Amino acid sequence: MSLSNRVRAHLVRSLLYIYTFIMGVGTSRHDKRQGCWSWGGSSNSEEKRMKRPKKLPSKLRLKISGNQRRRRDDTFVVWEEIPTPSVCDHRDTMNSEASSSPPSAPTQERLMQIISCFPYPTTRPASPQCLPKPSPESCEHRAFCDAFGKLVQVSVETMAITALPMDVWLKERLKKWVQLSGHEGSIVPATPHTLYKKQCANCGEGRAYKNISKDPALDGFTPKYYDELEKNEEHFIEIEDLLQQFHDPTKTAIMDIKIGTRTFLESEVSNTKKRADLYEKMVAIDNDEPTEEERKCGAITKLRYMQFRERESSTAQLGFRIEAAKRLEGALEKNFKKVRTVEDVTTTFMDFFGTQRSRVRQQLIERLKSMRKAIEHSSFFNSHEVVGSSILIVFDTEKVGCWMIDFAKSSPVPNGRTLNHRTTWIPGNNEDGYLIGIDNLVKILEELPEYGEHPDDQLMVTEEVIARMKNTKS
Ligand code: I3P
Repeated sequence: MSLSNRVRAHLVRSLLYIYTFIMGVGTSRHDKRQGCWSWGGSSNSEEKRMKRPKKLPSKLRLKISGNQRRRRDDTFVVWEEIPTPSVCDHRDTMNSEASSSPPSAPTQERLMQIISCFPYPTTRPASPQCLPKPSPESCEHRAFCDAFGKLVQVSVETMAITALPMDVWLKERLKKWVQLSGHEGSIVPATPHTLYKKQCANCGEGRAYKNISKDPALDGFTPKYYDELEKNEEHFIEIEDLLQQFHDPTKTAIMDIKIGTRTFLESEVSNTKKRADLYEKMVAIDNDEPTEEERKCGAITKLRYMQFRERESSTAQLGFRIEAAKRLEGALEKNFKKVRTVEDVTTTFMDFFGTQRSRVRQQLIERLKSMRKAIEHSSFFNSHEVVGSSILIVFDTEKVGCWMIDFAKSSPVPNGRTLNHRTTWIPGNNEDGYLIGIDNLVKILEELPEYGEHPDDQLMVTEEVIARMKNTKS
């Protein structure tokens, strides 16, 4: 063996050793078992995808993400530019005059800030001083490049998930990332099929999901729950990314509907703290709403704001409100704050379903009816108030999905009392009107005209064709 071959062989061995050490092949969650829940088309593969690979105990995982991170940063992974980040990319267009405003895409820097807040066990961008800097002319440099090339090749051939492909999936996911609702940057992809959701102080979403997991009645009606973890004194939960059940998550229509007649916690009733930001938000919705006293003070309590929002939207009257939506061919829209009456909701639904109305509506009604039955028989709902939770509707040209999400403000009812979710709320009874919302949703969907029966339907076809043409061009 020539000297250069020996150097090369030695380097390949060393790199493989370093790689095995860093990535913990076969023990970390990035091992080849992940292959069984990657992308796939058939329903069979879909079933497989939903199976979560066996994981490390969370303590060990945290150690890996915390202590190994530094070592991984020292590796030769280079973080490439993310060309079109779309985290929280949204436009307030529908029913608003702001439709000409451009989409607000966060900067690369902002995206990195958001990502760096999350407990990734994947690699982070390598800091430049850690990158190996051999002289380009040297034989070591050539040998290094060869060895690195081989290392990548080996990882691809063995289907092992290395640092490099891990960043590739993350990058690809972020390119297509849209956060429909919730606080900006509070949700990011964790793995190809799961999400990290940042937890607010004292919120019991992890505990709620654990209780939901123990309730067979709710099986399949919520995202799967995997883990609760902590990093830098911040808390996160890892849950299923429901969009990954669709063939191409970027080609789906999505709607978030906040359910219940009450959107605030009973604890807010006694909170007297006044907030200027909520006053500003109130005035932006209706300049005539503040009282003289509120105008002088320039601030209102959260209870005042939340009840105002309930009245302005359909929450108070119908027990649900549309928070955000993205049509099949459209951008994310969030301006539904004044969608209040049955007529407003009907028009918004017709617009959202587009030409798919008859098919989607029928499947949704069936799904919501089974969901209602499940809730009526659920031990979790029997014993918990569920405030600020949403129904997530997702459809594409083949499939329709509908789930309950967001349990940050769900908590057990004190003193072993039970709730029926239909009784009118009075302070102290903990009722939330969840089922009032579902009853009205079903009723409105049942009363929607079949596609083709409404005079605007022909116009809708034209709009969809134009939107599709625009998308194809860009
Ligand atoms: C917000 C919305 C959120 C609520 C937030 C409100 O109003 O009701 O659900 O967060 O309170 O400002 P809007 O929809 O008009 O933007 P929580 O559900 O966490 O209470 P916040 O400002 O205290 O975050």
